[in-house]
Amino acid sequence: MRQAVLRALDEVTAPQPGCPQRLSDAMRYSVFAPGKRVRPVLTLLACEAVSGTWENALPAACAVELIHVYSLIHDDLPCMDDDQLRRGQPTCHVQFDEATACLAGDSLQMLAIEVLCQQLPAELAIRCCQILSRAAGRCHLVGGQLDDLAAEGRFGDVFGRSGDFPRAATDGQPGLEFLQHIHHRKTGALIEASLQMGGLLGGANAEMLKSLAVYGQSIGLAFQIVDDCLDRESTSEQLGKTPQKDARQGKMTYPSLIGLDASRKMAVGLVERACAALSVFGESGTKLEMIAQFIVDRKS
Ligand code: GRG
Repeated sequence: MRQAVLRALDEVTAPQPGCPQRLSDAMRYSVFAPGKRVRPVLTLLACEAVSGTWENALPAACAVELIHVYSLIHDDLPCMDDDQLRRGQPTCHVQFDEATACLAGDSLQMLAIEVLCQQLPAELAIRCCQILSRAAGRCHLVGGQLDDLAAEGRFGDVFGRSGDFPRAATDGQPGLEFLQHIHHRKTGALIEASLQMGGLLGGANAEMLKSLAVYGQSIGLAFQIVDDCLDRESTSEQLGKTPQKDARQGKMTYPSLIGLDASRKMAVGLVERACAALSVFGESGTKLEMIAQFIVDRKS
């Protein structure tokens, strides 16, 4: 499935008349950096789990990876996380420059929508655009990112001013509930959208879509918790990005709030919840179960 996704991504990012070579190069540099492709594979597996033909979900698989890559490029920018290393290679703005990296991310967002609109039947294209744009928008990916920056203290005492941010009952500081609120949106929403689009394109009924949503929310959070743990435990060679950044930035993470052991246990519990939600698919859910397990076992 990964190979099929890479072939499809190669086609949709092929240089086009009118697209400056530098922009095309920057987009392709980040898209073809060695990522795991978890989200597109989830799209294809969700389609297969509901007895669809997974190849039919390739446009949505490409689209979600394009959005994900844009978010990585923008997250690495100096005004955001200011990182030099991503997927084992220099970040887009280091390899090119800041303006090119911004524009490469912008183009990838629009390309995702273009792929859905051009490659899917109109009705399904609209449904997928709704799912993906919502997950990538102000209340989810982007909003989660802003709150994550706010939690670092970037914008002063926002927690004191906004009713949006649940406070921990005991110390008045943003706590576990707030962290979950961020990550459901910053990490979980795109993972859930990957599955919803795959299910939709495979012909899922409402019950199946609900099960995929529960599965997606659970593995989405587990994914982030494991990401936080790996940031503490791994080397830059293993991760392909700068480790220990969270601690250096004094970032609120699962391990910093509840410790590594409890974080790992929480991730395992979420994966169990995710797998239980797959019962509606019987044997067809086996590969999704394996991906859930991969999410807690992964080393990068
Ligand atoms: C800039 C709007 C905007 C959002 C940025 C991507 C992101 C949101 C932040 C990156 C920091 C981070 C640790 C996010 C949580 C988990 C995550 C998205 C990890 C990266 O995804 P992987 O591990 O990466 O699937 P690969 O490279 O394998 O695709």
